[in-house]
Amino acid sequence: MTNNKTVLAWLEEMKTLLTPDEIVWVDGSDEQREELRRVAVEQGELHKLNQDILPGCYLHRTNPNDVARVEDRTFICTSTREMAGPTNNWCDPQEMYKKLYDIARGSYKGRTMYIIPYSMGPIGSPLAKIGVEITDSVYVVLNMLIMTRVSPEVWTVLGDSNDWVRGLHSRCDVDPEKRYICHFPEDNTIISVNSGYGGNVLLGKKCFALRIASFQGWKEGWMAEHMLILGLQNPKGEVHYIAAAFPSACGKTNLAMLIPPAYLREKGYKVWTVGDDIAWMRIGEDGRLYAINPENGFFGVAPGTNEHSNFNALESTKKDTIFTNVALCQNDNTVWWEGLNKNLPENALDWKGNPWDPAKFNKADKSTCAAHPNSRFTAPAENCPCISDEFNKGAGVPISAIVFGGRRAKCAPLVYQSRDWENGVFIGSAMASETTAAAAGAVGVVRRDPMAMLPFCGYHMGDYFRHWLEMGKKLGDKAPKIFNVNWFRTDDEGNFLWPGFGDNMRVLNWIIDRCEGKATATETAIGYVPQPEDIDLTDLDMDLETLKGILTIDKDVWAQEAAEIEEHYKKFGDHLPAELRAQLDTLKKNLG
Ligand code: GTP
Ligand code: SPV
Ligand code: MN
Repeated sequence: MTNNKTVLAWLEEMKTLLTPDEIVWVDGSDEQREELRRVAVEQGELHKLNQDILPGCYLHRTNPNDVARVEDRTFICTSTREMAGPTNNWCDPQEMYKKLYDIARGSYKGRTMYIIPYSMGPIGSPLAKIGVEITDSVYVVLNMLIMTRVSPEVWTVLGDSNDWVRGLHSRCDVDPEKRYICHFPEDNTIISVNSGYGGNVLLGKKCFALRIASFQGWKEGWMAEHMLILGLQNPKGEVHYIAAAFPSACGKTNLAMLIPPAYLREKGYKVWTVGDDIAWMRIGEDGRLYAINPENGFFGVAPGTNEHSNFNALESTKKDTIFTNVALCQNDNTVWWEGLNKNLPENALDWKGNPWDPAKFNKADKSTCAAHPNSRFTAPAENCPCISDEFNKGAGVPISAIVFGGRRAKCAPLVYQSRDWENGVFIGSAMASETTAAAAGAVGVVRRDPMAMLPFCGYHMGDYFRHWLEMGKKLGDKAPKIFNVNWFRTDDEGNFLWPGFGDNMRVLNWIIDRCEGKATATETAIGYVPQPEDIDLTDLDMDLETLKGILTIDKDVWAQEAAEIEEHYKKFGDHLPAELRAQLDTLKKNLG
């Protein structure tokens, strides 16, 4: 497997701590995957779905106490509390290692220790990084085989280097009181205990590719961001790339796989998906910012996904996919979730495995839902009909525009452009969104979520803002243009005013035209906002007045917003860059 001394020494230490009955080296082969699926079905971890309709697809149900990320049990363990900053839970590393080792000690007894060597990014790419995860969950192994690149080649690329991320996962007893998701950025180490859910346990994803990698990027001069990456092809065949940061369950997967409205498709417009959740970005030799998607699959939100809202995501789930916490249709042994279609299934089991009564279903009451609101599919990226040719190339794609966004019923207009990079960093740092089911806790509460990284930044967020400003200085006039979007403005009855989904293409076209210097806009107190005429409404059942409404900046609402940003900024103390303070002052001045 490997002769890497640092790997072997760590595995030896882990074996002694965890005392597994057996050890399996995961090699990414089809034969081994088949065997692991068989074991998972035998253990009751996976249910095999109808292989004629959904070949290679399985259903998994987590413990009902374990259905989302747990932000209050997620820690950044740096040598000082200050390094982790005011937005992270912190614990002294030695104290936390001891606590976690005490919890994990002997926890693999009677179980198998799986060793997973994986690459985040195409294997061998200069932008990629290597991790090794050990786990006692065959479900985790099968998910990692989809979400990352697992292969013995990873060992070859690693050689005898110590530049790899250690990841220990143990399900232990899935005890929520002893659940911890801990990061040791100075040791390149992640430890996750007592969970079996998504972002808590697929350690390549949020733990490595965002929390550890953001710290690495800070030290090494690159960026790890909670961003989708898409390529927008115009009728001339040119492709412009956009990276967009929205908080969890705010539309990244949907935007990344967008299908343009018919009139634009007919003209030759098309969207290619590079990534749907995470971007790693570095300055290339030509001075532009290049991005790769470090992942190899999609861990997407199931509810709301259907052939109209996200055809490409649904197609991606038709083979070799693992569904988590969706409903099981027993009649044909397939899956269902709210928003898949209007046929509420008869004779179905809900996400907990209990018989589900469609007659009792009430959309407004989540407890009557068949699928959990944060139920997910794990689908291979190569299944996606619109996956970009660049996806497997290690060089990355040059980013023309960076887009921030979130769920704001009022306040943020449909789209606006920042005045420059510094102003764009200000907009990102002040971002807010209504919370979703992707994390445990209240849903629908407005919270500040800078760059959609609040739960994922592995160090002091004030220093993270500083890092963004530094990157902008290095990029100079080659820097991507920065925008903000909001698909979620509502009327007084709570109905969305913008159709969203494929129609978001109309906004992306304005964004790219702005990057090319082709579209007009009006300068306002917050930045450049399109005139209603600048957004193409062809074939859309929407009048200019409604559009005008969602492009309007209400000065009272924004004065309130500025006051809230002021409060938000207080947290960062003297780590808040003076440039951002000045940006806030300018906003207040502009608002009069
Ligand atoms: P994570 O995987 O948690 O990071 O989420 P995500 O940002 O990829 O969000 P996703 O695309 O899965 O969308 C989450 C929810 O938002 C789904 O229920 C979608 O149907 C809904 N959604 C996505 N795009 C739009 C849009 O343009 N308008 C409206 N109204 N809803 C949208
Ligand atoms: C998110 O919450 O942003 C996700 C899902 O993408 S998880 O992998 O659980 O973090
Ligand atoms: Mn995400």
